Amino acid sequence: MRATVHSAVVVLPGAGVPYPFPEPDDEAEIILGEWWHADVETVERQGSMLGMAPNMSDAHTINGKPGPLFPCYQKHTYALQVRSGKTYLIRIINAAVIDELFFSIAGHAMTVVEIDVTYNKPFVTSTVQLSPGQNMNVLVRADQSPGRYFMVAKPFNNMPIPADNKTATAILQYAGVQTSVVPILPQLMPATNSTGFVAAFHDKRRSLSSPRYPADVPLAVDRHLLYTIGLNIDPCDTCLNQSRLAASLNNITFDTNLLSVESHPFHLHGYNFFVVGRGVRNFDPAKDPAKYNLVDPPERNTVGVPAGGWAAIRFRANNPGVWFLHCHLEVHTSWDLKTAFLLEDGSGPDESVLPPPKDLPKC
Ligand SMILES: [Cu+2]
Repeated sequence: MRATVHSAVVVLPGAGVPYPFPEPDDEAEIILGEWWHADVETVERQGSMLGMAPNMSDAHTINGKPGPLFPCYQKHTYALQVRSGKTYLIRIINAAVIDELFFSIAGHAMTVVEIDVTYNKPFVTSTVQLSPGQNMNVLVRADQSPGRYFMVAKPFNNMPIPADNKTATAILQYAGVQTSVVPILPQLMPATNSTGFVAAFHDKRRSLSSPRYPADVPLAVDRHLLYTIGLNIDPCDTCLNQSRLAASLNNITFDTNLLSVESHPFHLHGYNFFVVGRGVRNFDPAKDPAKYNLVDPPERNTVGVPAGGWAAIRFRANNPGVWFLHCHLEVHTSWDLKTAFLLEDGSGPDESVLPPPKDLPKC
């Protein structure tokens, strides 16, 4: 679905409830996507027949359009019109199928105020990084000389395999400026493999943790769970190469034959969780927990687990049901980098799964 029609569902504060930051003059959505010049199901089938990754995408897109670095761009460039001196709340959503992305606006700083539908302590950055499934709201003030400024989405990829390295662009267009003016490009963006930028960017993120929006971090843990995640090669008689790429959780199911490390954005359904720790080397159970942030860790529903590293999350299991936990890179999900939590009912109707509707078809 995300490779074809996609859109945003915006959850606003309740009527009369202000944002915990200065009211913006206007709001806009920026949806980052990925496009194939082919039927994506055919692309996926071809990949699995070969036992390989499916063909990489042909373009990245910003609000469905790839912009002037691609042919036929006149019809296919998104422009966001702004008025000089006004402040905009921009909701950036990574709806790409496989690619983690960087996003920048030439000449304009972004103040990050909300991550995965949770307010955070505002911080200023020139680039944001989002994995598929993540979203980030930023305040942007049109405070530069009136002109045309490129908005740029390009991949973050630290895996030594070919990936779609193409850059999508859109235009921040000041009102009254001729559309014949050549837009300005961002001066500096992180390199495609900039693991250092991504780690530093993560470290800036803190929950708002205010009296009105407290960070309700679980301080005690009833059950510790450890999952190792990886990509392997699995024998396959029906595949052209007699082998296929496969994923594993806790080294179960497949021959362990580690290919390489890669970052994986892990997404949990049914909950937001707190990312209390994150590291780029092996997890050290003796030392790392002492460094957890249990005061104002970022609260989200998709965490980028660094390549060759680890992420520690905490959540209160108070939502009964069967909840999917999976890598949000669609290709990894198709290789089974996924599992589910079965959360049993507690006591009383508030802690129980609703009964099936009366008209649910019987087998
Ligand atoms: Cu993955």
